[in-house]
Amino acid sequence: MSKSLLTFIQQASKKGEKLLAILLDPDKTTLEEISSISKKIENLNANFIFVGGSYVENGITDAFVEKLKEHTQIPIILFPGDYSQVTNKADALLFLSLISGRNPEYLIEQQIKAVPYLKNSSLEIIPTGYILIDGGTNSSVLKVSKTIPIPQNNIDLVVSTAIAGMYKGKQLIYLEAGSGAKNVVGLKIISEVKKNISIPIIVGGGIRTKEQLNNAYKSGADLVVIGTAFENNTLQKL
Ligand code: 1GP
Repeated sequence: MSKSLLTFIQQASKKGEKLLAILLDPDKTTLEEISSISKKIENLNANFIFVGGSYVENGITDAFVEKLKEHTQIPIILFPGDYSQVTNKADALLFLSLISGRNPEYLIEQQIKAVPYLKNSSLEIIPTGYILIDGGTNSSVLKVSKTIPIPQNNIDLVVSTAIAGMYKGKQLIYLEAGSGAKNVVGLKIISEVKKNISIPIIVGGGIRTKEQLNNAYKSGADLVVIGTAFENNTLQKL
């Protein structure tokens, strides 16, 4: 894929084409599993592989991405829990700001810490507004970020946060219910955010079935991320 991944996502969004990313956590997948996992991801026709996690051991992301690259051509986008997960071996990086939270560590500190890794890298850096919504579980991102998720019924706050993110120059908005969420991001939230912003929307957290996936797409998600259900082999045929 020679054009930028962001351009690819923007163009798909304009055309109404729906995208899928499978999330792999280097802490939960061994290097030996990567060959078979890559085949599984290709069988799902996923557009991207996201790599990242909340508690990834320092330094292992680099080898993980290198191994993935030996087995698949699917573009790899880093979805890092912290700056130590940045590796030049991936294709792109979601440069996340946790804009639903009020913890400076995840609004700007981690981003500054990432700069030495990014300055001379060829990674495509994609400014992304990350919005944590209550998924009914005490998710890892919630624990690590020490931020309060936006309640599912406060749609106005989610929408205003997404619009503010867009005004701040984010190129993508990620609506996150948290990995392994009991409740996925509400469909009304997705559709209201969609109505109010002109940048593509990523949705993830707790999606396990084809029906949930299609509902997210129909409500306005441009790209859906699935991690836990893929990892646990509980993903119903997509
Ligand atoms: C988590 O949105 C992703 O950051 C995916 O969530 O693991 O629940 O699929 P799941």
